[in-house]
Amino acid sequence: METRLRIAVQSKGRLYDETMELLGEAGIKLTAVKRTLLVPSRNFPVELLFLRDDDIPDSVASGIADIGIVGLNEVLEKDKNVEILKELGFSRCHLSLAIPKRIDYTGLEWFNNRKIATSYPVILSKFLKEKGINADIHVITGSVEIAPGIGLADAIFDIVSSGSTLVSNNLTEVENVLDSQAVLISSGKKKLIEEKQAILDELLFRFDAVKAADGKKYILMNVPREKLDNVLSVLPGIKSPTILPLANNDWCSIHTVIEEKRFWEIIGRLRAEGAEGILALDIEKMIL
Ligand code: PRT
Ligand code: ZN
Repeated sequence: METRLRIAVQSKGRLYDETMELLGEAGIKLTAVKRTLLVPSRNFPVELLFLRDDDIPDSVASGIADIGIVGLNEVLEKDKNVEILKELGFSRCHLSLAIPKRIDYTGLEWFNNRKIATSYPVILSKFLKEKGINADIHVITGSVEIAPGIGLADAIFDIVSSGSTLVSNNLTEVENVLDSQAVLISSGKKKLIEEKQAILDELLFRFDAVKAADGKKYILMNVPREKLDNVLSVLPGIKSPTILPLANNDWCSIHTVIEEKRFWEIIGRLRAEGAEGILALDIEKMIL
C-alpha cells in the first residue's frame, strides 16, 4: 500500500475554511467532497483526518495522525508532547484577561483573590503562577463572556479577535497573555519514517511558496529610458527588477514584485516618475 502522511484537521469551525484553502493552494485535491472521517487526496500522498480541534494535539502526540493543523492556544492548553513545525498565519487571535468596563484597573495585582472564568485553565494558571498572582480559576466551556454579568466570576480569560464580544458584554481587555494563530504540529517524540518525512518536506516547501506569494503583486509597466533610474529608485523588488527592451528604443518595460499593502503608494510614485501602462497581477506561488 502507498504510504500516506496523515494530517489531522478541524472538521468544522473557524479553522476549517482556511485550512482547506491552504491545502488547495498547495495543490492538494481530495477524493471526496463529502467529509467522512478520513479522506485521502487523489493527487498527493496525504490523507486528512477530520476531528474536533480539541482532539488534534493528542491525535498527533499519540501518533494517530502524523501532523496536524490547529490553533496555538489549543496546543498550549492541551500541553501534549508536540512540536510546532510552522506558523501558518491564519486564525489569528489572542487570549486575554478582561474585566467589567466600570472597574478602574490598577494592574495585575487586581486579580489577587478574584474569580476568573475561562475555558483555558492550563494557560491561565501557568501565566498567573509566573506572575505570582493567586486567583480562583473557574472553568466553563461556552459563553465565558457572560460570567461576570451574571455574577459567576469577577473577570474572564478568553479568546479575543475583533473585540466586539467583549464590548457587547461590557468588558474590557486588560492583559494580552498569548498571541495565537494556526500552527502545523508534529509529534514531539515519534520520528516519521523516511517516506513520510519526504512527503512532509514537500508539503512544507509548498506551504512556504504559498505564504511567500501572500500579500504580493506582480507589476509590469512601460517607462521612458531617461526616467529609468528615477523609477527604479521607487521599486523595492525581490532582488533586482527585470528590465526588457521595447520596439520603441526610447522606452523599456519593467517587471517586479511589490507588497500589496504598499500598492497605491508605489503606483502613485511610479506614475509621478513617468511610468505608463501599469499592469498588476495576483501571484499564486513564489519559490524563492
Ligand atoms: O468544534 P470544535 O471543537 O472543533 O471547534 P471550537 O468551537 O472549539 O473552536 P472554533 O472553531 O470556534 O475555533 C477554533 C480556533 O479558531 C480557536 O481555537 C482559535 O485558535 C481560533 N480563533 C480565532 C477563534 C477566534 N478567532 C474567535 N474569535 N476562536 C474563537 N473565537 C471566539 C471567542 O471564543 C469569543 O467568544 O469568538 C469570540 C470573540 O470574538 P470577537 O471577534 O468578538 O473578539
Ligand atoms: Zn474545540
